Amino acid sequence: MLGINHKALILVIATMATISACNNSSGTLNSDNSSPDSTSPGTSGNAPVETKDPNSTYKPAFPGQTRAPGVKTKTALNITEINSTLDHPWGLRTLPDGRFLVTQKTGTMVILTANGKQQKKITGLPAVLDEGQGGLLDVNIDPQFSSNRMVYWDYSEKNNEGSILAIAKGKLSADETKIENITVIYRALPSYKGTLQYGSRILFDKQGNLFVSTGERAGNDIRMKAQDLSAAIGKVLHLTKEGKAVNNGPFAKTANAKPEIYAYGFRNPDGFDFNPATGDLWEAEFGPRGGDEINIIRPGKNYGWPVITYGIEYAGGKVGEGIQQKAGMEQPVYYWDPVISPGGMTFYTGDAIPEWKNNLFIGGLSSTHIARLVIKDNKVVGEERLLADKGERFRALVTGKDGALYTVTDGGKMFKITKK
Ligand SMILES: [Ca+2]
Repeated sequence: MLGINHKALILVIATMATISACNNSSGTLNSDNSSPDSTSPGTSGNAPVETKDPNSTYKPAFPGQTRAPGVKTKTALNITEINSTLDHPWGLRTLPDGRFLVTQKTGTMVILTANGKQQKKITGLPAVLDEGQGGLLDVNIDPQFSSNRMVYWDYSEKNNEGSILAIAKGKLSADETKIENITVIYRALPSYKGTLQYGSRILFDKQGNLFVSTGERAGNDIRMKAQDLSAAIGKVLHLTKEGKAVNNGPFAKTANAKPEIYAYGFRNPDGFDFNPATGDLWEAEFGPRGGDEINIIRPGKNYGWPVITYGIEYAGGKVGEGIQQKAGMEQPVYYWDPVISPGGMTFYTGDAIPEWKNNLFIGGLSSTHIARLVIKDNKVVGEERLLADKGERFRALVTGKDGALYTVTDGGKMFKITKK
């Protein structure tokens, strides 16, 4: 589940010599990227954590857009594996009492104690298509969960045209083993035959509406839909709890546009959180080879995929016209080349590790580490790799009620990271 088309992977192997030759002839991306960037705000002067050659000769649009100076956490950390029996966990949220609600890709949810031990298993959810990158994906709880016990989740749903990303809601039963009165509130049209790049994450805004990120479904014959305002894929959607468009959206008056679209031009967005320092909505997505990126989501904006990107095709060769900037299209705050394959992300909001306050933590899947990013004035000014010795694919992260950072991995593990 690297965000890579399997067929493309085979092509990558077949064309490895070509790509390698390309890299050798082009050398490193440019000198700004292979050495500390002295023009970045708050630069530490340390070398970037990434030392591998990039896949392309593309140049960043501004200093510090990639390969920020390396930083290191000064606080002594205690990293504990608190669960090892989860079944492909995907979504991870805290409950108001400090326990955790976790989705498992195969189609169930579990409730874990605050210590990470499985306490309840929730079954009987609508069938999911657990193939490729599909399955039971993200979950979130209603802002009024304590009184209404409502849970929202999304998943890949099989249908006659292939499959579709569906969003459902229901009430957690009193015994916490099932969801009652389940309603599918939204389906992100169109359906597609593939089982890759559904996205997706669910957040609630301060008004109690949902922001949902959707993937563009990966095929060369579908990905242009990320630019199509009549399609709900490759988008950030803004929905009511009933799955309707929030009123007065940026495209509410645009002919043939879906009024629930809030922003567009995304590839496979699996990182999604509000920046607690600014209230801005931030997103991270799987790019092509060398094009993973982070964006700040503004209403009505176009984030460029597949027209602009810092990556190349996984099979080799440029994406589209091979351009990285275009008028009317937003630049990413940050990008990675080579990719890390960003899973979930969270801004750290705890008090246990003060130097981490409002830092952004992103789970790396293919990179098998957690990226810690220090943000200043909406720019990345420092990057650190954490838990790189675990060999795990980090799928989701959350700040616990106790102020520790928690993460779950594709291998079924949960780690607690806190001050020693
Ligand atoms: Ca982009």
